[in-house]
Amino acid sequence: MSEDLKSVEYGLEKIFEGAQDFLPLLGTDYVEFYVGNAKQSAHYYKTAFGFQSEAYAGLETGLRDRASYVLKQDKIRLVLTTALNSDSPIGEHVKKHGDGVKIIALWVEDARKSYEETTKRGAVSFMEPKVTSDENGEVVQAGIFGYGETVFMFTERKNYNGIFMPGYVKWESDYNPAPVGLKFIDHMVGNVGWNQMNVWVKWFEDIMGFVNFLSFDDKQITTEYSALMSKVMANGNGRIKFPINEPAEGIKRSQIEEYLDFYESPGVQHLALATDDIIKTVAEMKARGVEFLSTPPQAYYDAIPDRLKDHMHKFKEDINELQKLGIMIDADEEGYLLQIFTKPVEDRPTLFYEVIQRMGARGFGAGNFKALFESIEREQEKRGTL
Ligand code: TYF
Ligand code: FE
Repeated sequence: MSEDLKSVEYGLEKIFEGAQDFLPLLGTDYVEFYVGNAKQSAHYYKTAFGFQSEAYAGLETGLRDRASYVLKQDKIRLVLTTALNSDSPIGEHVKKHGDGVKIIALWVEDARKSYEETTKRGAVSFMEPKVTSDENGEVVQAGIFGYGETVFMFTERKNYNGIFMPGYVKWESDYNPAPVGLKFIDHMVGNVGWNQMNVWVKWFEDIMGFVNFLSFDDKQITTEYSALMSKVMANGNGRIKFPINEPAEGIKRSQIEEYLDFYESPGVQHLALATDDIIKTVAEMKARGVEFLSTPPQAYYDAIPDRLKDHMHKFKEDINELQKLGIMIDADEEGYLLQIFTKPVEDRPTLFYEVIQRMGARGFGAGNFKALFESIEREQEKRGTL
């Protein structure tokens, strides 16, 4: 973020000071999906999203129950894991939820301490601290349950300099599509059930030491048909952000209810991936077959100069070009942001992606909520799930 866009009066630094430091986080280490066919999912993320082959574990490396493909693009690391037999919790997970996020791994200095600090505050254990090692050193991991069956894993790798983790080999592939410019995970959103929002806000506060830095109620997030609520939880440096959505009463079924029905539990709804050239990234992803939500109407783009007001002079992009790609624009006190959303990336209307470019703004595109949710409702209409 450039200095001129950073506003002191916004007061966010003050809010972040409220975060607890018993769980210092260095970043996101990886996101692991449990999928029906990891080989084919990996091909999709390489081809369509520009991820690079990093590591592999499976039958060839001595595993008998699973196969995992590790993909990387700049700071984003995805792990795609599938079961190799019917008697497997991975298979059970896929049977219930379809393909989805199982593990959000956070990179920490001390995994044992992270586990101790969170479990003593009430976190439910998924995995006690476990050390794996090879000739390149050791990795320590421990995990706790979050919303639904989603796991937050703590990954300590200060004594490791091999590829990904012990047990994995370098994945040498002859098929290497170029990256599309995705840089890091900006935020990961979870959908929770009716009246569960505040339970999870409290969970992030008490167990993770996070703070609630933005909230949107059902009056702000509403269309003619449906509504939802959203609260953004962030760690002490404000870099790791987990918004939480809860459905709200509307005259039709909201996208959050649709997600809960099809995922059959709370879980991760979208991953927002940051780029510093959204026009290039999205044009490339479209050319590679990624499906994005339909373009907002002309009236939406006509209103942009007005919405950008104070930031118009900093605005570098060509609005026509953004409109052609269906990219949305929003502004807050500190700057503006550009964002666009994919359609769900599997057959169940569950997980989707956001591509985001922040030009100073630290918000989540509240000004786009209406246009976005109307676009999602057009898809729900086609699916017969509205
Ligand atoms: O993460 C966010 O808050 C934005 C907007 O169901 C959003 O990306 C919020 C709720 C939702 C989809 C997108
Ligand atoms: Fe988002």
